[in-house]
Amino acid sequence: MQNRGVSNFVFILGATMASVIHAKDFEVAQKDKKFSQKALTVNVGDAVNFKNEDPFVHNIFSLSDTKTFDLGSYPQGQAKKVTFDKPGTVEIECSIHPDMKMIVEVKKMNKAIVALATLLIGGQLFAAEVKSSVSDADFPAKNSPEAAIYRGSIVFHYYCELCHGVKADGAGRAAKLYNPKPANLVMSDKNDAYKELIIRRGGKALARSEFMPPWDKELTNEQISDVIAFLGSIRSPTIEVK
Ligand code: HEC
Ligand SMILES: [Cu+2]
Repeated sequence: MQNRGVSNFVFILGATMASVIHAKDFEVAQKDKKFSQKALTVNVGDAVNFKNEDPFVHNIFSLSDTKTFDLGSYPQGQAKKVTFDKPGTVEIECSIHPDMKMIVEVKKMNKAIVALATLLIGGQLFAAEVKSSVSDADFPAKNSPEAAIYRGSIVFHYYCELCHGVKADGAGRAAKLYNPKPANLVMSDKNDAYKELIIRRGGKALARSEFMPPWDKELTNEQISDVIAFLGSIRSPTIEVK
């Protein structure tokens, strides 16, 4: 009797250890500017391969305490792996496409709870999205400088604020991930031609931070000139442009 108790215990321990050791790899694709899953539940020790299937770059990152990471920009066909080593909720985003979001729930072990949590989480998260309502009267004539600045401010707040901050001073939500820090664009002494170059090609092409993404494929020519007009409008008057 006693022997059987011990061997049962050993069996359970062995099975538990086997499942701990046997970490799984999941794949999440980035396609059509979406994650292939909105929510995914994994166990501690499991890894997720983030695979870019779009013909342009994505930059997957997370600011969650459970797993803070940044995979940088990479092109179609490439994948990068993240191992989840702590239990908790990880909100995953793309620094180039602000609408791309997903959740990874990292569970300690219990498979039944995992299944239930997946059901509960699916689709519910990130439901709230703030959209300001603007009427036609708020728009100045389309080809005026004011209109370009206004449109540029929308581009900025949608795409650039994450790193450069609401005030464009470099203190965005994701700034803590980066060294060098996102530039303070109010104090930038770069001329418009340089700004256009770094915005189109990204930091890496100019031997600056690889975490300043290339926006060439993401923004239209108009959006790029609009955002440059916006940056010109908020530049500190104390700055001498080089
Ligand atoms: C994922 C983070 C991130 C996002 C999003 C981002 N940037 Fe940047 N940006 C950076 C970093 C980091 C640097 C600093 C590079 C360095 O110093 O090497 C930078 C530098 C710049 C510079 C150079 C400024 C100077 O004075 O040298 C400009 C201009 C710029 N970004 C514009 C933009 C615009 C416009 C957008 C939105 C379309 C944008 N950035 C979005 C991270 C980001
Ligand atoms: Cu993306």
